Amino acid sequence: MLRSTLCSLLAVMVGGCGVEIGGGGGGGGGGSDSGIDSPRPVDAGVDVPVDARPCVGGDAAMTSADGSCFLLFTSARSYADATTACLAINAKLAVTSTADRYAVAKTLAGTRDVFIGLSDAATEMTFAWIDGTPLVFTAWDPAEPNNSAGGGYEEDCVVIAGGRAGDWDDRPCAAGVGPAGTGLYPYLCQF
Ligand SMILES: [Ca+2]
Ligand SMILES: [Ca+2]
Repeated sequence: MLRSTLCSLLAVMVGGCGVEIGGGGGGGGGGSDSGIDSPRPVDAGVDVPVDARPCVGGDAAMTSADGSCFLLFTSARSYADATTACLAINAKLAVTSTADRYAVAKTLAGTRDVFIGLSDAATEMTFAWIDGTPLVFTAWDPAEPNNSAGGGYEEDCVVIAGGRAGDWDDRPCAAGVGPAGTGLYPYLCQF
């Protein structure tokens, strides 16, 4: 009793005894709160479960039947840079591991060649999804993957080859690996 009385008195005087000193206003938030007012997806993802985020962003967006969100980014990047760019928005390079997901991704790609999260960089001709999902469903274009078919350069990263109305094709992962004009592609992120 006495203590609580003292605390009340102290709270009035110096804000002690568990009274929220900063509750009213002034101090602004700490570091983790500073993104609340920002509309950027990367900040929204901090406080919201990934699957609960609205499917918006990139240059176009579509949701697959299982609720996965696919974002198209039309700026051409290397596979490594595309991977980093997807991570920066709390997403991953797209894992089109089912027919449904692939149909959505292919629609988003349109006539572009776009990177997805599939590579055989670790073990040649053993393609692996970037998130460890087992590779079961595949949609290789006829004669692909071919690792450049004796072209003398490595093709270790996979695109949806919309540029030739095709399906999956292994391509160079970065500029300078293969012929001019290869290695940098638009890309799909997924969350
Ligand atoms: Ca390869
Ligand atoms: Ca190829």
